[in-house]
Parts: sequence; C-alpha cells; structure tokens
Amino acid sequence: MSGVQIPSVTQIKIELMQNLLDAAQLKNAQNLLPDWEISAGSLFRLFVFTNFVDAFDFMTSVSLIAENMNHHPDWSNVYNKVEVRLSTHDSGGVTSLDVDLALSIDSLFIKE
Ligand code: H2B
Repeated sequence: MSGVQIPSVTQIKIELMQNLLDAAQLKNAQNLLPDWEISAGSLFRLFVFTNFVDAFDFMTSVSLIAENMNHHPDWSNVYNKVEVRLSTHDSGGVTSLDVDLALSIDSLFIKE
C-alpha cells in the first residue's frame, strides 16, 4: 500500500467548520450591526413591517440570500413581525457567516 491518505468525510467537515468569533470580533460585529442583540451564542434582531405581506416578502428575499450562502436563519413570523436569530449550528455559536448574513439582511431591510 502507498502512504497516500484519503481524508474521511468527517475530517473534511472539521476542516471546513467556521471558527467561533472571539470577544474582540464580537465587539467589532456589534459596531457593524447596531440593531442586533449580539452574544457569543447568536445574533438576534426583530423586524417590524406594516403588514403580513411585507413581512413575508422580506422573508422570501432573505430565503434567497440564505440559500445562496447555504447559511439559514432560525426565525419566526407573527403577522407583521419577524424575529431572526442567526448562529452557525455546525460550530455551536456565532461565526463570520452570521455577521455576513446579518449585514445582507440589514441592507435588504433598508431597501424595502
Ligand atoms: N445554517 C446555519 N445557520 N448553520 C449551519 O451550521 C448550517 C446552516 N449548516 N445551513 C448547513 C446548512 C449544513 O447543515 C448543510 C449540511 O450544509
């Protein structure tokens, strides 16, 4: 047998896993995202719209961004309110993917 090592699927997943943000990076994230509640575990923001259709339009737009990033929000909708919570499940907390998605969601909300 040759000495060539083929990485297992688990090894590849670990290598691709995003790093959790440290305290300084979370502080920086808070400056970039003043409307979000930021903790080591997740980013949270409440979005309020005029009515259900506007809230749903927003969710549809976010869904396209999220699917494109393969990074998906934990969220809920009641009538005109959408609660968005972002974390990187595979890493067990907040990573740069969550900050990137939150920034995209913010710019989308401004355009609405
Ligand atoms: N979304 C979020 N928020 N966190 C993840 O870790 C994650 C995801 N992982 N979307 C992706 C999909 C993973 O489950 C698939 C298998 O790539």
